[in-house]
Amino acid sequence: MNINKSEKLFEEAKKYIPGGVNSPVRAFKSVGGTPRFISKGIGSKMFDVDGNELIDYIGSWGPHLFGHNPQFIKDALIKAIENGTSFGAPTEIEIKMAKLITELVPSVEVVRMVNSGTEATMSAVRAARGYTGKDKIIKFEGCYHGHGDFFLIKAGSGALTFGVPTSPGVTKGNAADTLVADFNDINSIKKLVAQNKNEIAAIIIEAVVGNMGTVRADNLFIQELRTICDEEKIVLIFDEVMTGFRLAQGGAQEILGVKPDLSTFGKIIGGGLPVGAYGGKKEIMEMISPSGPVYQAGTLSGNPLAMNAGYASLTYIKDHPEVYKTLEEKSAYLENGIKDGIKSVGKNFQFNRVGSMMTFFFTEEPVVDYNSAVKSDTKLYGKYFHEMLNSGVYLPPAQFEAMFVSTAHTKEDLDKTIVANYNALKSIL
Ligand code: HOZ
Repeated sequence: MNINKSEKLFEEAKKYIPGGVNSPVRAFKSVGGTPRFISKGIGSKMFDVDGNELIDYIGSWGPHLFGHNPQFIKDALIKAIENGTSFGAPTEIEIKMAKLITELVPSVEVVRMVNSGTEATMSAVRAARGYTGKDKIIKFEGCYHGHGDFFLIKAGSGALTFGVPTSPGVTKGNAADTLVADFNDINSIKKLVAQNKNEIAAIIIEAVVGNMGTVRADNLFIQELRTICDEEKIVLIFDEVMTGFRLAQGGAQEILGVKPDLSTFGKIIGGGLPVGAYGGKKEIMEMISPSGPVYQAGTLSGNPLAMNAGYASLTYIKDHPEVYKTLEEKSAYLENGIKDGIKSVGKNFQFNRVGSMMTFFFTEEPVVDYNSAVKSDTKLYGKYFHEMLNSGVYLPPAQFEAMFVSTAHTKEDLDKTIVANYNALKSIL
């Protein structure tokens, strides 16, 4: 595969941008090699600057539920841009968007738009602290909630990939207020809650994790977590930045049957544009300025381009609930094909899937939490990644991420991926 132009651009980029990229994982550091510079995306495919065609399973890390650049989102954007790009003043589309989110996610009574998932999680925690008057939060080892200071403690995603789950630059004070529990282990929560009686403002969780690879919370664990939060007056926050509107109209909370107090969103609600949101119980959200004293603001929040693209996306989801059946069928087909390939090479590698989110782990033990996820052989993942890439299949360039199937993936794409998987495994083992 010719990648001359990507190589040249990467060298150039490294002169002006830290590591040559604006977000670490895309630099390919953990898998080695040169990141592909992308020139365009259409449906299930991305095309790099050297003209290579790639079946894309990142989909901009989740938002492209319908593949790249679907006509109905393009139309919404073209229409919106005719009227201007940003006003810093209220617009009607923001009300329509907020109303639609509250319709699709029953636990969300009131919602505030922001510009990224990181902003959403930081603001949700501030709301919880303001509401409860308490300072400490609990997060789970290997869960990633963006790069806010108090989340970069034993974090997943790029932080885990690059071996800095607890980042330099995070103050001791911030670190002291973040307690870390073990995912899917209710006893670790009980212990922390008992040791910090009446001090915990919030527990934040990716109920279906994407950022240590795909890992699902047990039903009983998540129900018990809800009960503890009720008993101890702790705000339960579901980080649905990846899972919101991807796993179901109502996200992970719908499939797990548990209502959080607050939820955070991103990705899909912007239809591929930079956007985030946090919302939930009215009495908590009414703490936010200017209704209440908890300050949070943003010039580009509720930006008309992001709102129109997001509204088109969510309206499509509302009008076409069969989207999730299609995603499930395509994803199950891919899962079966990949698992057959694993069996054919005499291995029992784990392939975790929840709906259209999935991860291949190079370990033969079930992956249910951080400790089992990090047993995956990341060197082998790197080799696998490159074999797949050379066959024209673009997977996450890091082990501790999820891959995503879209409605645009065709049977031909999936079959090509299944064949590439078998050939890759044969070649690296
Ligand atoms: N770590 C991000 C996904 N979990 C990657 C974001 C990006 O590189 O765009």
